[in-house]
Amino acid sequence: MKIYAVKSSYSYILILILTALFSYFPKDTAAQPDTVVYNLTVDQEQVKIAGKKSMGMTINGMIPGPTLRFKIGDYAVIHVTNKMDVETSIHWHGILLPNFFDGVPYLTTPPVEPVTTFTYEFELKHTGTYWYHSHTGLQEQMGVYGSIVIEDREQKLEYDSDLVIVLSDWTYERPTNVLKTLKRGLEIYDIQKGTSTPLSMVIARGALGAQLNFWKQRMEGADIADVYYPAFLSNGQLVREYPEYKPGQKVRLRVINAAASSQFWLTFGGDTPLLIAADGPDVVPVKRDKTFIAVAETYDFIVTIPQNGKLEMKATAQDGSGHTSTLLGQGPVIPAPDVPRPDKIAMMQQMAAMDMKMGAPATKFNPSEEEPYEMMKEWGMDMDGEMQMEEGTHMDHRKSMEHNSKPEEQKKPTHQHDMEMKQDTAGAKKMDHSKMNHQMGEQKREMQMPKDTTAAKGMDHAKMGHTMHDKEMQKDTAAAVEMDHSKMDHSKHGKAADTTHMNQPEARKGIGMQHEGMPGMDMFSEYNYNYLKAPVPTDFAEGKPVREILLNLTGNMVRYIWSMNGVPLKEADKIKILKGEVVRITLNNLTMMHHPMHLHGHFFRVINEHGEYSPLKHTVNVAPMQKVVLEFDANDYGDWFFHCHILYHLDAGMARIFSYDTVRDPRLKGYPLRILTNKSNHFFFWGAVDAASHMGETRMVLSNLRNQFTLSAEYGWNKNLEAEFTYGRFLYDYLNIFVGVNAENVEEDSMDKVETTAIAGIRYLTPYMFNLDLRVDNKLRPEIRVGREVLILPRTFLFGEYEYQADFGWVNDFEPEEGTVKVDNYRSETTWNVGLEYLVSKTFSLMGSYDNRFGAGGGLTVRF
Ligand SMILES: [Cu+2]
Repeated sequence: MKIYAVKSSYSYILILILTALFSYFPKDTAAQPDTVVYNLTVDQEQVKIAGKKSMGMTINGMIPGPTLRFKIGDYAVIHVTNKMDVETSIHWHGILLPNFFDGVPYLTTPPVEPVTTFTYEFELKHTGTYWYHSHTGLQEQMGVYGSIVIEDREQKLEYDSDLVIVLSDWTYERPTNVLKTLKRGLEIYDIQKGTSTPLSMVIARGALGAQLNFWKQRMEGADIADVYYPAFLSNGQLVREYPEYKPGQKVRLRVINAAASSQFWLTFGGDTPLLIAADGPDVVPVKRDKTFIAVAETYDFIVTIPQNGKLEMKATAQDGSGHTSTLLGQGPVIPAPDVPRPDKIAMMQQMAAMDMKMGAPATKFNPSEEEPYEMMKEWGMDMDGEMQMEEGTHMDHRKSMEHNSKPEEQKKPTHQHDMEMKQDTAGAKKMDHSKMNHQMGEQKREMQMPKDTTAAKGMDHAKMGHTMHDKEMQKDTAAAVEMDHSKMDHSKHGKAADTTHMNQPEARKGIGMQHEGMPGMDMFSEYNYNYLKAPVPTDFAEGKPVREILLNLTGNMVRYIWSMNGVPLKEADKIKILKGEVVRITLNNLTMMHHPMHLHGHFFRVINEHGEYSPLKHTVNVAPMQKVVLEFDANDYGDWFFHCHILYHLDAGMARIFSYDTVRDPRLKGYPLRILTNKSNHFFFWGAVDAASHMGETRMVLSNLRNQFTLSAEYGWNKNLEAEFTYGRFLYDYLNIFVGVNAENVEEDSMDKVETTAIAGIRYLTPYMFNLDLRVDNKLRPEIRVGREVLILPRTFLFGEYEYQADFGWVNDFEPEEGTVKVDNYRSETTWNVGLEYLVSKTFSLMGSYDNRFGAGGGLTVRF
């Protein structure tokens, strides 16, 4: 085993060459571009993570790889050597660079073939904290990631030193097995994490109604994270210590979430840190106690090392399944606050109470016809109100938030419900709440007033029929709609922080777009980006053509397929854009999971309450059933990847290509794009064998997006057999048409005569999640099968299946009943079984069942 050291040591990899080329420039001009050369070697080797050895992929022998430091204007030359026997790639995440060096294999850049070196080179045009990672398969999960720091020529903010903290997640399983486990729908990860919600728990919490609502929509429950991780890491360790920092020192923490699929809450011990940058660019500094960092995002904070101990920065996994810490300084730990574990059953109840329509298909019936607006209308939250607001017309206030304040409250915005008045409420003070009925239902509501309340100044709420769809005033929807504009201060304050933004065209675009405030969506309100404000306006020149694109984020947990508009990458066309236009993307999340969406090669504005000062980012988290609007300046060329940065969602199809429709780089000859797009369509194979006292059984599945082969065989020791092989095609997520062959013994308890028939039919996942199988065989005997399994206890499934086959004698000639001459032309066969399965581990289960053919018994299940 090689020595595994996380401590970055650049000396041997960094060769700084001051080129003489530009030496004739006068000294007082802009800094001269320097060429900075790095050598990175990707290798597969045994590593020791959190005290346990496993295979990993390292960069220069490390996980994470080294920090690449540059100054703005530098010219980077990075030689990436692949010492593995599989290809790799490096994508420079968040960096604006020439398309060819973006590092998405087969799309923009050739892969780094085994035992070769590929050289990436680009100029560093902007400052900030960024990172790099493999864009090949699931290599990122195995350790192929590292950090990038691009500094200004002069330090503008006040701090003494800086420290990069790379957060990541680690599994000792092979990532391909992780994905297979997700594809087969085994709920083992939730069980391992202790986040499963078995029926017993649901009933005990009085949430059966909510569970039925979820099942009706073919959802098991509210999912937060898919994968079980035994370790979360800060710069490669569970707890990373930096004792060298002295009390009073100001340290700029450059926090990067390089996890494959874990999002974190960041909390800090000691004084509240100052958030100064997000995804690279500076933001208006803001004090933040608790900040959510989605996969692939970066945030920079300035912290002060405390006098009396060591400061803890803690990253807690979003689902509460674990955490990792960095400690700065010496002495007793000044702990970061714990983040409570989210209550999945309560979330389910809230969502069910809102009567949300879930389960938009991840694979559409006709993928060549994308109908995003129809899809948005049909699924998810009721968006009519917002759509109308976008057009600047009136607001359809249907979900009633009746404002009912007491008279004495007229001058003070204190409401009966739990209202969080953020900062200045001066504007709100002028709000006439007299006619507002503030009853917001039984559930505790959190009402957030805008930080920038200028817009709210002089708002005449008396006119508002206040059936507010959105409870949060911060959206300024109330302000925008039927607001008494005559009283508004429409003057523009230039760069002043409190610019009235309702009169800005940019702000209008954002109206109603941020969905953090849907009724009952308190649980997601903390995920909005309103705390980020750009230091300078980020809006685009007026008059630029705008291309509107709606992307519904879609997914199917049952088959673990992720897509946009119901079309996974494999089946999607490129999204054509034109240089010179503004591309405005509405991301509408129709799933129960968060999706950190990342655009390559561009910064986009995340439209928030700051209007023209909306922040620039490269990755934006879209919370469940929420909408976010992005805008970017189409000022480049080539094809750029846009995808969910949860590695397993990306691999399962949640990706698209934005294309300027320019000529493909000739250096990509021999690297066809389909190798990338087919990734979301590879076949997965899994199976299981039951060895029990009454029977033996095996089931095997080979499946990709649309095709599925299944082989199953059951044999009762009492000499009863049923075996079947089928090929099925998924028309969409829940409907599969299949053909195959079936073999059964004819006489009960005898293998003397085995009958083989051809079969054809459909399989359908019904509402309430029953597996329905309707089929007919070549003797025209129809058959219905219904099966279901339910997690009833933390590790125990209850399963059952019922089969009924009818025979009308259409093909068979029935013999007369014994002792008579009468021929009864109808016969039937009923088969059923019921049992329990106890999950011991990912591989083994104990099972016991009763089958009306084989009798009762118990045994062991082995999965592969
Ligand atoms: Cu995702």
